This record gives sequence, C-alpha cells and structure tokens, in this order.
Amino acid sequence: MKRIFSYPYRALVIGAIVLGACARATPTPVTVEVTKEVQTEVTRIVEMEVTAPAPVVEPEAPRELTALVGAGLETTTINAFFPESLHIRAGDTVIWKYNSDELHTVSFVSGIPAEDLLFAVPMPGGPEEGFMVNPMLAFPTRFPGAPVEVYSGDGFASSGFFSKEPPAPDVPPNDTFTLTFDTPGVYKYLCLVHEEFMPGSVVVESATATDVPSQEEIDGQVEAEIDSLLAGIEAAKEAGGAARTELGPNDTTLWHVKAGILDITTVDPRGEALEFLPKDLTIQAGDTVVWGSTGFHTITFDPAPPPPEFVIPVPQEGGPPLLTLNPEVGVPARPSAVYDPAQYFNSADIGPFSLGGASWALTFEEPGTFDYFCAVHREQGMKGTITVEAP
Ligand SMILES: [Cu+2]
Repeated sequence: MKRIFSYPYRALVIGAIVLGACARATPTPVTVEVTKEVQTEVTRIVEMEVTAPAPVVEPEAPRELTALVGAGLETTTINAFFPESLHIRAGDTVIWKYNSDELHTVSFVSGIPAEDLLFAVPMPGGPEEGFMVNPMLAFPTRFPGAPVEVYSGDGFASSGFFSKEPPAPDVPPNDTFTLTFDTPGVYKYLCLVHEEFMPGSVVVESATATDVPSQEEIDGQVEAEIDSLLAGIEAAKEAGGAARTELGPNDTTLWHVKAGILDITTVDPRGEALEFLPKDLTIQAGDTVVWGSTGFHTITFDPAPPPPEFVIPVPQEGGPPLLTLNPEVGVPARPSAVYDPAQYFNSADIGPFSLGGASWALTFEEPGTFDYFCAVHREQGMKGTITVEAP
C-alpha cells in the first residue's frame, strides 16, 4: 500500500534537493555598497516578509472514495481490504464495497472489549438453549435510511455482515458501508469474522493535504494486487489437487484430502481456496479418507436433502432476527463406525479452533458415489464426492 505514496513523495524530495542545488550553484558576484539607504531597504523587506500574512490554503473539496472488502468469487477468496491502508483528507467519505462471497465486516471497535465481539454467543435464555451469531457482528450500526455516520476515533461503527442478497424483500442488500472522517489521525479497523488476519486502516490527513492518492491511483494499485493474489490461489489449487496416500491396516489405503487451503508456504495468507482437494476422489472398498483442515470447515454427508443451514434466523418482534447456530452443523454425527449412505455423517468444525482436532476420518465399504459438502461454505461451492469401487 505504501507503494502508492512512494513515487510522489520521492519526486518531491528529489525536486527539493534539485531546487536547493540550483539555488546554491555558482552565485553571480554582485558588489553592493552598504549605504544607509540600502540598510533601510533591507530592513523594510525583512519586516515585510515577517509581517506578511501566511498565504491562505483553502481546504480541498471533500471526496467520496471507494475501497473493496475482500476479493474473489465462490471458492476463491482473498480475505483482505483493498487498499489495506487508505490515505484520505479530513472531510472525505469512504465507501467500502463488498467484493466477495465470503462473510466479512468492516468494524471500528475502539474501546470495545474483545469478549464483546466473539462470533458465537449463548442464546438469550442461556447456553442450554444453544448458541447464536453475536448480533454485534451480524448487524450494522447504521440502518438503511439513517444519516451517514461521522467517525472521529472513538466507539463502535460497523457494517454488520455484508451480503449481496437483500435480507428481506423490501430491504436493500447490505453491500456497502459508508463513514465520513472529520479528524486527522490513524483509524484501525478489522473484519470481525477474520479478526487479526484481516486488518485495515484509514489514515486521515488534514483537509488541505495534497499528498493523498486519487481514486484512480488507488484502483490501479488494488487491481494489480488482487490479480497477483488470485494467480497465487489458482497455482495453489493446482499444486494441491492430488491426494497423498499411505498404507492403512489390512492392505487398505489411507487417502488424505485437504479441506480448504490456507497455507502460508504456498499462498499469501490472505488468499484461501474453499475447496476439497482433490474434489472428486476414487478409492477402493475398505479404504479410509482422512480430511485435514487449516480453516473452519465441516465434512458433511447428508442423504436427506435439503442440506442443513449453518445459521437459522429466528424472527423477533421489534428487532432483527436471532441468528441461531444450527446444532446439526455444529455437533459431530457418526452414527456407525463405517460410512452408511442412509445416514447423516458430520465432522462439525475441523480446523485450528476445533475441540475435535484438525482432521476427521471415515472408512467406506459400500461401493457407489457419495456427495458431501462443507456445511459452512456449501453455498460458495465447497463440495466433493467419494467414489468407492468394489474390490
Ligand atoms: Cu468450509
């Protein structure tokens, strides 16, 4: 992001050095006799310069600038703000535009305790009634039609979950978030879903600052950065397409499938592939598949559509719905030791934050082709098949 500013800044510095050198170069010798008149004239000029009023610098007209929230479509996601650091003038307004299929927020959380911002919280009746998405994360601090918020550095201003779809038939989609900044300073924000992995900042300069980038400069920088990140994810998908195998018990094979790639050794950590790799796997009856994950994913086999939703909204009178977390997704299900196509199997979350560990295994004996999905990212297309061949 700093690259945007280095060229004009460097040009200014070089310009100043060149001007200074010119001013000092080979002064023409002039002989001046210092008479009383000359002294008086010098004093007059010096006093004039000292007492002359400073030139008035008019503030620039306030601007509206657009920044992007995330990038990528469907199973390709870049969890970052573009640009990550945005330099503006006091008085400017920033419009963040949702640019992803992954869940994100833009949230300024100055003074809000971290424990108030957890993703899941107990239902109003207590944890025995289950858990729901924290309303602080889910809903915007400014509802449709309300005036644009002015942020001066304190308190909570948040987009809520962005969505391309309208939440109700006559409500516009929550796909932008707008804030006006009136006070110079550095304002940090983050996505409350991806937390410290998705930081952003708005650097507000004075209303008369001239070294802030134009929208055109911002867009050029952002486009190049997104293109390079997308290329990295495509390369990682290709590299991760084959299953690793090892010998299992009784001459069977253990097949290792990746659930998602969030692998800093091959990809920029901001990029993520929401795919099973390989997506379609053929094994022999008796083999075992081991899914491993570095993100928040499930392995779910559901013989009875419709598939379970991750979040089930429960309407509330006089307020936004309660976004209950579906226990069918959140609680593991293994009704038999070996896969049974007639039953519901669910790993629940496997990944770094899972109590059940970062992997989940299932042995297959019955031949056939079986569909499965990640119950969190199914709508983005995180689906796979296991084809079991008779021995
Ligand atoms: Cu997933």
